[in-house]
Amino acid sequence: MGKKIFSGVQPTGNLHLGNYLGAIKNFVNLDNDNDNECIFCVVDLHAITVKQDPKELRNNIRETVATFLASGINPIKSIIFNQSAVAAHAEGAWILSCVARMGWLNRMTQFKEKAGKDKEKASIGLYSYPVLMAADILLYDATHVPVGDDQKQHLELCRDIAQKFNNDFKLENFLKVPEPLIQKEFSRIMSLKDGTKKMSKSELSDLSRINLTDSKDQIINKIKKAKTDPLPMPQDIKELDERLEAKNLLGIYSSLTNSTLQNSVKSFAGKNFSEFKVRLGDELVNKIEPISNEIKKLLGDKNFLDKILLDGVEKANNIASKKIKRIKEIVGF
Ligand code: AQP
Repeated sequence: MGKKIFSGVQPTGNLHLGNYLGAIKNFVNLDNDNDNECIFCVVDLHAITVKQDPKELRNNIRETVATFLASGINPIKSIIFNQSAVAAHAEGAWILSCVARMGWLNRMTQFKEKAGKDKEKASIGLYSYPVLMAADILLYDATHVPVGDDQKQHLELCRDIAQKFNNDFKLENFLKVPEPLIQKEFSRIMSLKDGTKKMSKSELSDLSRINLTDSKDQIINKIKKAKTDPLPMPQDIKELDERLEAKNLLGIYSSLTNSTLQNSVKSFAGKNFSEFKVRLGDELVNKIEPISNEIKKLLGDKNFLDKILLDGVEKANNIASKKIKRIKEIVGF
């Protein structure tokens, strides 16, 4: 039986290789399977949990749509829309925030990482972000949610919220408990400058990530400058536990070439990093350059991108408005 897929990407600019290999590549594979019903959301309500420039946000929403299309998602088969245009997301988030428990949210590591030392100054939205994410998913009865490894904990919270809502209102399976779809390998791409930090849009140094809009020269330059260690390429996969930058680069290479980490280690064992980096750069250029060119082309036709969103909003609203109506009846409104 086909899957009902829901997933989202924040329009916070600089969509990067981590977003692509951890999530969007998987979206495309799921979209290509005719048995699946897919909904891909530009989660703009999530984006404003940290400060955004309104003009840039508007551009980033379109750029995220362009990235979905340029990566290979078919807007005729799948729904592509922006979250803020479907009111049920905000309404659902409020109702579910009265179901979720403080203790559950206090355990969320992403909030701790993003709020940093100054958590008193973080927005309430950043704290309650996972509840909105639960509403997003549960409004569409999604059975599967493709995400990167960093979102696993939020998905577990979504499952807990769905189960508590069903128990509180003595309903069996009303809110469908979704399954995460996280790739077994290479589900967390790390910064090119620090193998302990995930590749991220908000990292200040642009050299830490490959953006999906980077040109060939930028990609090759960033790989040249990517951090490694003074030793030759690892001989054995076991060495990678101690050599995080080598592990990350070999992981990226493996993911791009659909190869196992073991095989990639074998192919470059004992060689110089410079030789490997040339091959990695070539693979990246082959994959990313066509996407980058297509994003730039699509961004030249704003009306087309807006039309994709408008169509998607209508379809998403049809589904979500029915579910939120039932949810409101259930809670007694
Ligand atoms: N480094 C990563 N490796 C693998 N997957 C990743 N994802 C993000 N970074 C990596 C996955 O991409 C999807 C969309 O992410 P998002 O934009 O909604 O939010 P995020 O996880 O907060 O992304 P960033 O880049 O880290 O943004 P900032 O810097 O703004 O916080 C998700 O499925 C995510 O797992």
